[in-house]
Amino acid sequence: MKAIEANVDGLIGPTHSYAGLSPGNLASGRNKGEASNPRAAVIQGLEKMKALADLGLPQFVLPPQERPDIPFLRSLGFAGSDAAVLERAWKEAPSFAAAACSASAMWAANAATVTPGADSADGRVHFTPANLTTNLHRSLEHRQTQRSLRALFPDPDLFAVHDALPSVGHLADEGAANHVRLCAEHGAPGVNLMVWGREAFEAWDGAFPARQTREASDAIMRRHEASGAVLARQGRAAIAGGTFHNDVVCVGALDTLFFHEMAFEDTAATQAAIRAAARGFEPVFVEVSAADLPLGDAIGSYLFNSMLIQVPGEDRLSLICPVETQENDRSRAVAEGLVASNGPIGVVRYVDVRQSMRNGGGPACLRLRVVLTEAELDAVYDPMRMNDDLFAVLTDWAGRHYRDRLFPADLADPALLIETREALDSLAAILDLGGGFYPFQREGF
Ligand code: SUG
Repeated sequence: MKAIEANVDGLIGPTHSYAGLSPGNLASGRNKGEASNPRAAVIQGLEKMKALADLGLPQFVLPPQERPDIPFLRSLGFAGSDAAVLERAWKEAPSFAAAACSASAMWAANAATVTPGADSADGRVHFTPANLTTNLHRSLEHRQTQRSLRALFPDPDLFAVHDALPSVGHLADEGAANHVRLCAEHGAPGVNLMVWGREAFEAWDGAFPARQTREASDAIMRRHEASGAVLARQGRAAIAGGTFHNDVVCVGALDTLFFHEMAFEDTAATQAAIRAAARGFEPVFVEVSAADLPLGDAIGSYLFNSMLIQVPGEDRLSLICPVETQENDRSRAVAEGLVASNGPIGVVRYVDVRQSMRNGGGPACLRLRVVLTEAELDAVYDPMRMNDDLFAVLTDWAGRHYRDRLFPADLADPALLIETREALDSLAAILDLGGGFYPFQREGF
């Protein structure tokens, strides 16, 4: 079966900010309290989407979620008008209020785990939205994510959009950030490498949280009836060093797995299990040693949080890195070495997603990969497909609705609540999402 890899990127929301909400994500902690530029952020994301579409890969947008999340704050007992709810929450429970304002749904790699039809027993594309239970602000995403995915992939004969796993720590799930699919070609059966940080009943004593449990990874493979599952433990030392998702130190595409020496607790066993599960191809492992690239440089420069893609018409793979990789001498040397060698990665391209990077989100975090056959691609909801027209419309829309400077304290501003709703109401019309896509549209403006 012929298939192609599409990218679905989170459109960055108007409340993009640096609130320091993610322990173990070093960039999030480091930039806490700084001013963000939501307008620059959304434009950077749009330009990346446009660049990928221009390379010939199908590109779709996932709309931002409604933030501040007033229904969440009401569920905590804050009552009155929406503005009063926001004001009281910021006064009485500022950490919860900050969580309710986060634009974190932008990192679509965490939206869901995806199993293409080539690997699922019923031949449909399966999605499990991630429950993201480890961090409060992210745990608020999965219901609206499910709604977005159902809008984008509407035909139940082709697509199965499941509920998230139960929202408990035992089943903590962070979606495709901990999943890599390897295969001979996209439409052929693959190896589904699921990387987990801790076990459900393990007493976890790491300094930073391990966000994915083995049991969550296992349950997703089971409910998708996925073939080729390989479960591997994330390196404990990597988590302690700031690897909050495996995709901070590992990326793969087609037959190639590109990873840092510390990514897995047991590298040899992981490679052996991948080899044993691979059907019809010999996996290619490109490992970077800690001597060539210390973990701190890998995390600071996000060499591995790059998109590894096959550009139509090109022989070797392309690595789409953030400009921070280029600015780090060691990371740039590794990237240049890849191209100079006769290995599977032939081109390195750089993109500017600095606004997202300052919250620990690189090019790979911003996208969810979905392998689709031609018939499936035809069934994806077209108004959400990126092309020159949508790029122009959304760039104009962002210019009209987004602020260019936002401190976390500004999130308490009731005017921002109105602004974001106006922006999202207008976006829902642009993307033809229907009147009740956002909670505020269903419950009154
Ligand atoms: O979950 N940052 C996100 C970054 C997600 C990156 N995704 C992948 N690696 N796939 C997170 O830690 C920071 C928000 C703040 O601090 O305001 C945040 O949520």
